[in-house]
Amino acid sequence: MSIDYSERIPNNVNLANDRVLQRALEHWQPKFFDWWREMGPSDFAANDVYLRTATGVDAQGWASYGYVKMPDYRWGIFLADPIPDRSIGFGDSYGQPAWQQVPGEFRSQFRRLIVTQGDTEPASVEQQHLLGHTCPSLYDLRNLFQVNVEEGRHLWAMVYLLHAYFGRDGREEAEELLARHSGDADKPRILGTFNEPVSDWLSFFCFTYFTDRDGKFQLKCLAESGFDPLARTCRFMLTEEAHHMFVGETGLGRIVKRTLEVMKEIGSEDPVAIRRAGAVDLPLLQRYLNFWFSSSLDLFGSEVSSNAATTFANGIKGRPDESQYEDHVALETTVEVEAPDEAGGTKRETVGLRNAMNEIARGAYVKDCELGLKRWNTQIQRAGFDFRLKLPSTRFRRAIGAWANVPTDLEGSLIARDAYEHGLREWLPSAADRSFVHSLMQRVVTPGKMAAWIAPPDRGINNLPVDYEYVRLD
Ligand code: BYC
Repeated sequence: MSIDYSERIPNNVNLANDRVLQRALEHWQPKFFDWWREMGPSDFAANDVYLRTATGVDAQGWASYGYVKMPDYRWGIFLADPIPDRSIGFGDSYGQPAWQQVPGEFRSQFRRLIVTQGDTEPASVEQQHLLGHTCPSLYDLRNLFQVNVEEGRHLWAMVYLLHAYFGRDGREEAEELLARHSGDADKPRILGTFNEPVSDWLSFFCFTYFTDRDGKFQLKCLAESGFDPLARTCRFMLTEEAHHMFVGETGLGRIVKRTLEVMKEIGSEDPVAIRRAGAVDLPLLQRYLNFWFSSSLDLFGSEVSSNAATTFANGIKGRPDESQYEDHVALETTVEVEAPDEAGGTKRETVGLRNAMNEIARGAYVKDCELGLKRWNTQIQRAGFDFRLKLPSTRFRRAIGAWANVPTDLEGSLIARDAYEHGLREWLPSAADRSFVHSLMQRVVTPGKMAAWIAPPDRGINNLPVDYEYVRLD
C-alpha cells in the first residue's frame, strides 16, 4: 500500500479506516511536537535542511530528498510490505501462520520489548539535543538532523504498535515514552547507554557506530517476530538505520584520516604534538571506543537470560538473520557460556541454547563492530604507523550480565579492583581528554569547509557535491 500524505499522520496502514485509532494517534501527535520542540535539536527549527523523507516503502520510494524545515518533517507510520503467507520462523510455534494480532498470553512480553525499543528512539534525540551548535561542517549538521528526524519516526513506529494493539495500556506507555528523559534523575531512559551524555561529535560518531549498531541487531531480532506488524515495522526501520551507522563509520574514519594527515605533516606520533596541531590523537580515540563499545555491549542483556529464552520460545524475538540457522526450535541444543567463578577465575557453563540468545546476538554484533576497526587499521598501516585500534574484551567494564562489576583489564583478564580503578584512568576518556575534545568543537558552517580535526567525506549526500548547502542557515 502506498503512503497517504494527505493525512495528518502519513501512513501506509490505512489509518483513515480506523477512526478510533486515528483519533488516538492524533491526540498523541501534538504531545510529540511539544516534545520535539523542547527536547529535539535546539534551535534550527526555522532552517531548511536537505532531508530524506520516505514516500513509499519500496526501493524507489523510501528515499526522496528535498529541503524541509524539521518541524514540518512528515513523521508517519510506514510498515514494509507484507510477505504473503508468512509463517513464524522460530520457537515453539515454528511454522505456524504469523500473528496479525498480539496473542493474549504474550501481551506483556511484547509490550515490554516494544516499550524498550521505543524508549531508545527519543532518548537518542535528547542525547544529541545540543550538537547542532558545534557541527564540524554543514554536511555533518545535515546528517545529524537526518538521524534525529528518523529516530523521531522510529518512535512513531513503536507508538503506532502500542496504540493499535495494546489498548489503554499501550496509550499510557506511549505517554510515558515522552515523559522519561535521557539522564533525568527521576525518570531516566530505560537502558543505561541512553542516559550517557553525547555532548561532542566524537561521542556522536562513537554512538552512531556502536549504539545504533545495537539498534541494527535488536531490530533484526524483532524483524523476525511472529507478530507480523512488529516484524514489518522493524524491517522498514532497518533501511533507515543503515544511514545512521554510515554516519558513525564514516565519521570515525574521517577523524582517523585527518589525524594521520596531521601525524605525517608534523612527523610525530606524540599525542601532545597532535593535539597542539588540532587533531584527535589515536590513543584518545581508542579511549572513546573503549567507553562506547563497553557501554553498548550491555544493551544485549545478560549472557544467560530466561527473558531471552522465553521471548524466543514464544516466537516474540528471534536471532539476527534467523534463517541462517538450521535449528529454529533450539530446544535440544546446549552451548557453553563463559562466566567468572567464585575463586576469582573463569568457568564455562553449559546452558540451553534458548537461554544464550542474548549472547548470540552480542557475538554477531561484535563481529560487525570489528569491520570498521579493520578498515581504520588498514588506513593507519598504509600511512606507515604502528598504532592499531582494538575493541576491548566483551568482559571489560560491564554493568549487566555475568561480567557486571567484575574488574578486568582491556584484554578481559581478571585483575584486582584497585588495579582496575587505576587502569580505568588510562582506558577511558579522562577529564582532560574530554575537555580537549570539547575545545575542538567549534562550529564550521561555510559550505564545503570542515573543522580541522576531521577530513571531508569522500562524497556528498544523494550525489550532490560536498560543498552543497545542506542546511540553509540564514
Ligand atoms: N541497561 O534478562 P536480561 C536502538 C534490564 S538500540 C539497563 O539480562 P533481556 C537505538 C532488562 O531490561 C536497541 N537495563 O535481558 C540505537 C531487564 O529488566 P526487567 C533497543 C538493562 O531482558 C541508537 C533486566 O535487565 N532495542 O534501537 O533478555 C539510537 C534483565 O534482563 C540493560 C532493544 O533493546 C541495560 N543495558 O534483554 C536509537 C530491543 N540490559 O524487564 C535507537 C528490546 C538489560 O527485568 N529490548 N537490562 O525490568 C530487549 O530485547 C531486551 O529488553 C534487552 C534485554 C535486549 C534490552
